[in-house]
Amino acid sequence: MLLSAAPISVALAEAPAATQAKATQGKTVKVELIAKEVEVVIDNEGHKAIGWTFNGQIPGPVIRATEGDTIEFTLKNDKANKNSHSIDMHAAKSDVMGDFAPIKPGESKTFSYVPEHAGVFFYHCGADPMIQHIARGMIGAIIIDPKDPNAMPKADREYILVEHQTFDNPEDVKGMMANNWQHDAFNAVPFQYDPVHDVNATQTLEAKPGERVRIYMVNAGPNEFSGFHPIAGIWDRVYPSGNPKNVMVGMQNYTVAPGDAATFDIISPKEGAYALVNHSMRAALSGAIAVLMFSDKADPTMGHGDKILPRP
Ligand SMILES: [Cu+2]
Repeated sequence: MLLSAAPISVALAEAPAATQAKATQGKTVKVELIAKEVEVVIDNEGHKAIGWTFNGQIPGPVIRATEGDTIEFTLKNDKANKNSHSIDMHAAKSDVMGDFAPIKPGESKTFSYVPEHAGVFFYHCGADPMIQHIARGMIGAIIIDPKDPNAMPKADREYILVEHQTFDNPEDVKGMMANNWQHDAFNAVPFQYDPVHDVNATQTLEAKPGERVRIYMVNAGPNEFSGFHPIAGIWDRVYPSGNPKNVMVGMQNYTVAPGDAATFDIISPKEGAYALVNHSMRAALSGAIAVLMFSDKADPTMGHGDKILPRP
């Protein structure tokens, strides 16, 4: 199945009805990612640079399935590319030398796995040098919903934030190894959801007071830990790796390591703004701030469907 070229693609394909009838065995979810070295928008002003991407977008398409499903995954390396690329799926038990090994431009590979644990997981390219493939944009999120729909409180809205550091010179691997990054972004564009710090930002995350807002936060790194804090709020619940069995309550900050992810629930009793930040100040003031605006007039489409990962 080819993913659409739309700004957001949810890489899901339901199996035929006959397969679904075996309800206890889960369904088959077909996912296809295409490595593409293409121009992408890098700031709120619309400047562009050549990114290394999955499906032409950073982060790549959201992969979503349910605990016990089979994910039938295909990676294609576009023949127009100059570099080898690979996939590393943190939701899988697989083979780093086989399924996760790089493929050359024009090649493709397919493998299947059954995600055993519910949660939120990182996926990325692991081709050498991995630090560059991550920094240039080959990053994304996998959500594995629990089989039991009551395993977690029902979320009224959901948002995905994939944080990563970016470098003005994407060819400077030495600078990447020295950790000389210039920007830190949620979903590729610094201050994308923060009109306070960047007048060119056009949107915020939105919700109504009293709604349970669920943030799937993936720290793509490549290097920095992220102390994820909601300024003016408190995390109602934090689920490390997004697993409903790993629940913490009343958290002001929870550290998400590079290559890790967690699910954060938050509720505001009143109208007003929270600022979701990496509380490391260099990271926040370099772009890792997202405003979550609570208003009775919140756009009902935000935090649902394609708008769980709002794009410019
Ligand atoms: Cu790559």
